[in-house]
Amino acid sequence: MTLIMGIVNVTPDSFSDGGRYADAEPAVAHGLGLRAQGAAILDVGGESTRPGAERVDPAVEQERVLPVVRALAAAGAVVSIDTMNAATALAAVEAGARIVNDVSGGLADPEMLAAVASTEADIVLGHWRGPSAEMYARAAYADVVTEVLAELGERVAAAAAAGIPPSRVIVDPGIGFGKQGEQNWAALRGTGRLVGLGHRVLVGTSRKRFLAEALAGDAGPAEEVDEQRRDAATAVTSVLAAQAGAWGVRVHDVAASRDALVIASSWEGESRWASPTRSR
Ligand code: PMM
Repeated sequence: MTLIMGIVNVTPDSFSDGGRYADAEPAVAHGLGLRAQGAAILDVGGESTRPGAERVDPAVEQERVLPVVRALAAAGAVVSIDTMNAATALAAVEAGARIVNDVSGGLADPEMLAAVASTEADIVLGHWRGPSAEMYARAAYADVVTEVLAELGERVAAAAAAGIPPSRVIVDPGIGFGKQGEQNWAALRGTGRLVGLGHRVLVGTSRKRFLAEALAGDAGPAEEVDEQRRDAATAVTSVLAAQAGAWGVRVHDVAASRDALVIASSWEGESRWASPTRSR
């Protein structure tokens, strides 16, 4: 039963740096809408981790995300906090988040694993090879899947050493992080092997550039592939991730992935994949 994690980006309006209810309100409403569409988890983030994005001060990040985390958790949602900062992770768990989603796998902030260990939260460990500025320079692999598995294994071991048992760990191949074009497809083809490590696996392809590159082909620049086509492509990857045994998919367009998962499980003849209400 593959879960859908809906993406809730908290970006302040241009007149404010966040922290006011007026800034939180649209994000909360968006999150509740995603939950109604079938998201089992809402992933709240206040710092873009996209290639080239600038780092945000943790205090500013917290002003943005904490009111949203608090409101969504109070409404009964399972909330994850998308952050690379230990202080933000701790504050978000205090505000009701049950999962810490760290795309850097605990590498960006040396305090992260110990911080999460001090809570009861689960942690997503993403495969990562350094911050935005460096990650493409490090996107060199002899064998993508073998290296991603080995490096994630090291992060799981580091988490265990910090006091986080494997039962609280979710691993993520980090699509788009330190991987380009075909390397992302190779990593996705390895989803079954990643699942074989025995941890829950989360896959995040939503709207990413490599999807647009595949759709554009030789016909034109990936930038011209619009959101609607990227969302349709994402829904296909949700089904393929489910078939490979993924525990969850992280998406912007929850309804499209929910529908795709429902149809795929109907084809299978059992309600194996789509599970809008369960978090585990
Ligand atoms: N990708 C982004 C942000 N957070 N978290 C996880 N666990 N996995 C991902 O692949 C992932 C993530 C970047 O994408 P966005 O800026 O479109 O949210």
